[in-house]
Amino acid sequence: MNITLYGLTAYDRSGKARWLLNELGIEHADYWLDRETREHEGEAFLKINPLGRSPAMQIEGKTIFESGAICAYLADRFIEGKMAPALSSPERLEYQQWMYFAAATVDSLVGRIMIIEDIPPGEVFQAKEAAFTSELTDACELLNDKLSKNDYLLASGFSAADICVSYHLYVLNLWPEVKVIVDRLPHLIAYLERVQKRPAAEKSKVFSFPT
Ligand SMILES: N[C@@H](CCC(=O)N[C@@H](CS)C(=O)NCC(=O)O)C(=O)O
Repeated sequence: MNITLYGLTAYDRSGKARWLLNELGIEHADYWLDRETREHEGEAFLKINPLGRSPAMQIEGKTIFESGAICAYLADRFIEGKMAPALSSPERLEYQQWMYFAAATVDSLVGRIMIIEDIPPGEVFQAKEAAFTSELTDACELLNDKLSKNDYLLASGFSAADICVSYHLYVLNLWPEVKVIVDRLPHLIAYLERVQKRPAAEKSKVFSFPT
């Protein structure tokens, strides 16, 4: 099958899709967009992703963008790879919940902290920081509790939901303000370490953020 994955780096959001393709054992071609020349904002790439962002994917002559959508599509398209429970499975409900949670809660917290860090100290900063910390703590404690029972989010084992949630959590945890909260949650720390050791994750270099 003809699959091309467009990305800027191994560790940007395209890394989730690359990791998933490796878990599924599906061959694909990588197209690395040149950040220096801002190729992702150029005419040719805008035809693939009109938003000019990484990632995008071409599959069987069609294109798709949004990293969460790409992962959800691949996991369902190659359902035999067991990265998503079937629609009729009782676990599907929970899987779907975590897939949306990854994008709408965890990745949105990444966007929020990037905005907050640009706000000068003062009342607005304090109010936004308090709201951020409260939402972050709730999300992390929920995950920690969940992961105290199983190694992965679903009782049946690793799935695309773990790729999406753990990737965004890992990125979020790069902020020291987040790390102090995550450091108090042993099951969450163990989970982040566990996912990074998966051969498909290592192969994709998705966690190779520059230090
Ligand atoms: N919600 C989008 C976000 C896409 C996004 O912001 N991608 C970043 C890389 S992770 C990007 O292309 N940034 C442009 C740049 O760095 O210039 C998704 O999940 O695919």
